[in-house]
Amino acid sequence: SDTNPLKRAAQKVTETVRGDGDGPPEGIPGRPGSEPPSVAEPTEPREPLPPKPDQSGPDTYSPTGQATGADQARVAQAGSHLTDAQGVRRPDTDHSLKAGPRGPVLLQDHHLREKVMHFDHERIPERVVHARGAAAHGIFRSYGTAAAVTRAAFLAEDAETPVFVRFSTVLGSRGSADTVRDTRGFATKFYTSEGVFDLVGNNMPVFFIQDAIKFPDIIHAGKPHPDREIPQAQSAHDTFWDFVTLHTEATHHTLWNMSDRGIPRSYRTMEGFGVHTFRLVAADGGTTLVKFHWKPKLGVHSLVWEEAQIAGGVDPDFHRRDLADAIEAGAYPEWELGIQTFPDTPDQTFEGIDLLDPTNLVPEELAPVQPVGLLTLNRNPSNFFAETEQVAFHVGHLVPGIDITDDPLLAGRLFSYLDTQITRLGGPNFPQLPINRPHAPVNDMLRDGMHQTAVHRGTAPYRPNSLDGGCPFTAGADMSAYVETPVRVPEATKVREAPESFADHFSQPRRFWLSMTPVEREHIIGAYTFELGKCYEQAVKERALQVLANIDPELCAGVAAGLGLPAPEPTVPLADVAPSPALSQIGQTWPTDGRIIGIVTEPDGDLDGVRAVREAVLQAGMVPLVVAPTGGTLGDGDDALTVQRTFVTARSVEFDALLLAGAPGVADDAYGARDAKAGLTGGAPPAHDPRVALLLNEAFRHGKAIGAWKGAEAVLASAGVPTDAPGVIVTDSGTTALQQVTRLMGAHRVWERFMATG
Ligand code: HDD
Repeated sequence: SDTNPLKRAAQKVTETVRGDGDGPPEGIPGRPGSEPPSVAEPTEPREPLPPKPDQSGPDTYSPTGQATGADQARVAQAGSHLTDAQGVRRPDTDHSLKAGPRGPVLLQDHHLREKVMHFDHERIPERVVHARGAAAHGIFRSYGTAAAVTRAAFLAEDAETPVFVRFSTVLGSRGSADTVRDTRGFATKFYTSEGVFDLVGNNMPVFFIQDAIKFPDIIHAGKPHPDREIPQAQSAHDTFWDFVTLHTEATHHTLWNMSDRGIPRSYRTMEGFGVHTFRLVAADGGTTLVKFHWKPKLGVHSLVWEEAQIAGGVDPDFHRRDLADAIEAGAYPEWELGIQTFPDTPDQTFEGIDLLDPTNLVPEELAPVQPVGLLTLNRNPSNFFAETEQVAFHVGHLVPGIDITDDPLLAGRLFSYLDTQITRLGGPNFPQLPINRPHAPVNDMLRDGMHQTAVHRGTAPYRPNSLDGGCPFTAGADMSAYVETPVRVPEATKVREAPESFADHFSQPRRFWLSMTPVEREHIIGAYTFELGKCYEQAVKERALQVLANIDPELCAGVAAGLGLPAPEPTVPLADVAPSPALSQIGQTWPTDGRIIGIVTEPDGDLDGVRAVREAVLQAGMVPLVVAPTGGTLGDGDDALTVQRTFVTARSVEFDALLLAGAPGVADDAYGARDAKAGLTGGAPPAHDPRVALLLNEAFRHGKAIGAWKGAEAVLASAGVPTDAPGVIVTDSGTTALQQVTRLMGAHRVWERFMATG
């Protein structure tokens, strides 16, 4: 209904923000007092426009705890007129000061000098890993179900905590494409009442290495080759495969990367994992080992490889755009935080699985994921640099009730994340940046340093003191202080060694492989074949096949066939492990909220039908995009339909399903007849626009639902889409087609199509 803000917003977005700019301008959705943009430059001075509701800035707090949010404007944009950095109004910012219009530029031009100096220093070093990312603000509401095992205040019943979440790829540079095959970062900053807690996870539950000392090695191997600096943002090259095949503890994570998890459909449809085993501490001091999980409400969905590759070219910002558009449209992405709990026994294993080995996961069938709260992302950043780029996460940002274990990978991370910010953010005062500031009062004794923005008071930043009245005082555990759990450290001799239990590198990968459905296995074989096919070194390919043989003969044989190499025999006994069905992405039905449906029509197509179907898509909480030969509007008067994508700008990867409009109340071969009339056909099949044929053909091959209504059959035929294929619906009306297409989308894709087409 019209009162549903999500639908109203989605409608506005589809008409304006998502449009090709051809439709009637309607202003920026949700921006109070916004007028339709005019083509002329406004000349009447006015205060800066207020931010859009999903974009209002973060609450900001001074290091001493006072809110400074309201003052942000004083240091950023305020007043109606241009000034320089000193607040001096400037009458002209387009011309340097010169000795006459054709004369030399004068050195005394401070405005020129300041403007260019600032520009010269606008870039900061990008993150050494996870450089490419996108983020959003949100809220975490705790169910209270974890209260028995942790005293963390933000996990108490009904606690609400503001959060900032940054998603990322690992290997690519800041400007690289979103849809590359890679692990995704899933980092969450909880601004809790007891200080900041960062859960710095990934979309995969396991990691490449068991000890942080090898992190520089795996990253050097994965990054572009140091001589030519290629390839960008991908693992399909010799150094990566050289390392992961020589270093078989990487096998499990590599297999996840080669699975569909390596190419998510959206950040909104990814799981997240804390990876390490953490230790929860209850109010009575009791401890529990735990693994953190984020479960997306929309389900876990992926692209297919060809889609990912196309999107990398036609829309490198695919995931970034998807996240921001969804939030702007009010389709707020949600995840449940869940925990797997294990008794804190001295051996720190569960059902024979070493919990300190970060290449292991614990199957959900053995330890169910218990939901403890709901994360909702509801606000886009107002400034990418200030927030998404400057946010600084750290696994060591813990709150009372959450402690670490002796996972050797985690130990090295505890060092790395503080250290890297000094290079990246230019000094030790990065916690004072608005996005990093705790929402709890800060009263530290840290002073001075580069970019110090706090004006500290008092004379005694040391303890004990009498000159500042003894301030600040220390609190105990009963007053929310962070007290490390008194865990016994085993008596031992210093060694550079891993425990014996870290030596099993194949049983967990084998479990993952056995848990996949046939389609997912086919995709994995395809991914290995692609990546190894991009390697130059024969020895690397052969070694990779040996690793695969140790996981499973079917996997190895499939990849070997693709590479044209013999499949080796395993060198270790194949592990006898039970599959974990929870690891598969296929077989459930998911909500379709926020899914994007392309409605393809000709200007003389059944526009009444298009209108009806568009409304039905909106009513279903999804996003309709009308695709037509050119921009502008279709039909006349109040009923005119805005075209959001043209045959030039539309590409199949953007749509989760396609609907093909029929012809208005005419016979089945209406398109063919019309084309014949227009002299477009030189015989059969009819010469429909090849770009529509490509759209349909790709959607078909990528397992997407396709609906059409009477009169559109010939178009399907010209695209090579059989009308009797699974997931191809031809009915009398668009709305009936939509119903069936929506049902199919609940499964994400028409999986039978992959089996049918190979
Ligand atoms: Fe890391 C960033 C996740 C191991 C060193 N890491 C970074 C980010 C994520 C992860 C999501 C991006 C945070 C953001 O959005 O700003 N990293 C992981 C996970 C790991 C892991 C899940 C294993 C379980 N990382 C890891 C190791 C080391 C690092 C073993 C070093 C020894 N990671 C870093 C870093 C980064 C980083 C160099 C780069 C930028 C930053 O920290 O702030 O310190």
